[in-house]
Amino acid sequence: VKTSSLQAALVEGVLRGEPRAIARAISVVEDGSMDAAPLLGALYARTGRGLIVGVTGPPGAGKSTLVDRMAARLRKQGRTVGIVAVDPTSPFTGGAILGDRVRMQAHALDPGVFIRSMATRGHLGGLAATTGRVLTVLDAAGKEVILVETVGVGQDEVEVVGIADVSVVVLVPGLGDEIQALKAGIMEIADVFVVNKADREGVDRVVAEIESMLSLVPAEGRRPAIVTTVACEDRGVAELIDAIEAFRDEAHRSGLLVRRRRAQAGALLQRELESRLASFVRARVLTAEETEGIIDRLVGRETDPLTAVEDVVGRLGLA
Ligand SMILES: Nc1nc2c(ncn2[C@@H]2O[C@H](COP(=O)(O)OP(=O)(O)O)[C@@H](O)[C@H]2O)c(=O)[nH]1
Ligand SMILES: [Mg+2]
Repeated sequence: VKTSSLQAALVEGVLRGEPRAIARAISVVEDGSMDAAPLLGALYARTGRGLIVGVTGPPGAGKSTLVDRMAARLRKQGRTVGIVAVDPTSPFTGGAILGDRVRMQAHALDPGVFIRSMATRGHLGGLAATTGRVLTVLDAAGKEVILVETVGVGQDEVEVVGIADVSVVVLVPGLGDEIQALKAGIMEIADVFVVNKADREGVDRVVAEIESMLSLVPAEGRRPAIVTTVACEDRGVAELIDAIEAFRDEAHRSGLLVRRRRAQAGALLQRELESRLASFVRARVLTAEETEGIIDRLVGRETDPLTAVEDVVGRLGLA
């Protein structure tokens, strides 16, 4: 794909880590316009250096506070940081993003930190695809650690886990049954557990519950660490960063990191391929009326989904 001179300047700005260029590039890749492909094409080769850390857990667990404290510590160590906060609330109605913005303002004047909030709704091609593109920009911009905050309640954040090198699951005392509900999805994806709000009653119980659940799940190599924190008082944050790095180092040694990134690249290819083929079919093969007609016939039980898809594929002349 050809890159215009305007885009070449944008690419240069991103590679130099200029905040304005990064912001502009993220807008381009997020809105999915024609300019996105050449831009991502130019940036992709420069990625793979940053450590991508997913931070997930229920709303109110203290994820944003933790991310903010981790960013502050990483900056003190001289490392550059990217923050992507994926929030399920709309930026127009939700208070959460605004709250995060205010909290994150401590970093606002620091060019070594780039913060981006994303709403989960209204993204073409799915949240994970869009988040992946934003991560490409931040990684190419040289951010050494990229923290991705997602709310662990639905499908989206599990998808997002598919783009992180290390997944941190944040729990708090007093979750009760919620911890059971979380077990199925989130328990298996955690590389590091955080029990935040350790200033509250019941920390030991949560830790014990996590330990007993972990004893049931067959671990691939290393057992996830469990770190207790009081994010709002900056306690346990250094230990959390240590645990993340210990996991990263071990995953690097064992080959898990390479396998994980390879699996993620495969999933990304698959997703982009499906999305591209689907939009090709919509644009060139199947009109909206024809689609409605097929749906009518499905509803009337005159055809079935697999036969309908085979017909469409047949029209592509590929089958
Ligand atoms: N008591 C206590 N409150 C905390 C702690 N960490 C964060 N909070 C508070 O919990 C609330 C939710 O935090 P936030 O970071 O927005 O949670 P998120 O929804 O997971 O991002 C805020 O009022 C924080 O100040 C902690 O360790 N202890
Ligand atoms: Mg938050």
